[in-house]
Amino acid sequence: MKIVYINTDPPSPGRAPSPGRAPSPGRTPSPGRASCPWRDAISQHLPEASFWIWDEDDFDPADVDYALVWNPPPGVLARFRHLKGIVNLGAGVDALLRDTTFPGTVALVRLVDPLLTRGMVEYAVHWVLHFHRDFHTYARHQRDHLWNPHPNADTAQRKIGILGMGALGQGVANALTSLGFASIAGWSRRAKNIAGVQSFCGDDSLEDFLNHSEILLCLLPLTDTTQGLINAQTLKHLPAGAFFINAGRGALVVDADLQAALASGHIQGAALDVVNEEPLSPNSAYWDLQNVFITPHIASLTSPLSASAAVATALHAWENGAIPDHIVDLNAGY
Ligand code: NDP
Ligand code: OXD
Repeated sequence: MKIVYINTDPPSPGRAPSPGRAPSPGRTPSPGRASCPWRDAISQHLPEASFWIWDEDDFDPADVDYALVWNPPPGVLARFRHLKGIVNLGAGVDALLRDTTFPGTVALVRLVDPLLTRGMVEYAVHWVLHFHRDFHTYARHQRDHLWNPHPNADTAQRKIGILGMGALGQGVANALTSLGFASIAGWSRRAKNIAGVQSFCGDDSLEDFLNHSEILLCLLPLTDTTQGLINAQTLKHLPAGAFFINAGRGALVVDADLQAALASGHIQGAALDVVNEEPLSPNSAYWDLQNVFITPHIASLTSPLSASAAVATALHAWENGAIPDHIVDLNAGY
């Protein structure tokens, strides 16, 4: 089995690009083959596999069976003429599918991994509790030297809406249920049967779902149909003083509309892990809005050590003539 690894993300512990990925015009093998977390992790599961790092190792693209990718440069995947499968090393495939040369006849698997889910659960629970328990208000009070206690909201009564009830949305819903949140709604394309969660599905139910959502958490993928979904029209259906948490993708949001809703107080506060333009421009209005909390797309990060198990499972399935789990529906875009 011959694997190519392509990762163009800037170095970050989670996304783990190959260290020392200096440009190598002649594609000579890197001296001493610097250690690469993905190569090390994959070799634990697939010791027999050849593992080549794009732009670093010397290999013939025609020999490659499988590509493990995160944001590969546009056009690169089309060069591997005998690919049997592609694994995206993250959950979101939007960037990959924007490449007009993406080989649409090759099956694509997206990452579903317990640690990726756990990271998102931690991020979501943090911000839900932050807004639910008014910590945003107490932070402001501290700046104003104000000692001003007020009653805590009732967890069982708090209305939470989760846009996107996939691997991550379901993980978050289960965690919130176990904390005692008893009024959770989830929105997805197809109906779900999840204990403690009211299922809303399809566009016709969106308004009712939003009416319910005092804290709205977005865990949708970015597709042609979800782009710009959070806009003036949809925001107005949220209860006055609602909170918005976005860990899906920035382009799900029309920034001017969200900023207007934040300025008017219709949206009381927002936590944004993803934004339309990443990194967020130093001139963005978001930085200075007192009721907005920005994090740099770190809600959950892929861990090679953990995720390599899911990658190996997919490759084993292909090798055995089976269809791996979590195949991307290229028409739906996720
Ligand atoms: P899944 O594919 O498992 O789930 C996607 C969910 O969105 C499904 O419930 C799906 O509905 C629903 N959905 C998709 N399109 C629509 C639509 N048009 N209308 C209603 N519902 C829709 O994805 P994951 O849960 O694994 O990941 C979700 C997203 O989270 C990723 O695509 C990525 O963008 C983002 N992400 C962000 C990270 C971060 O660090 N900020 C880290 C990891 C992921 P159905 O169930 O009916 O198919
Ligand atoms: C992902 C992400 O999609 O990191 O996995 O955003």
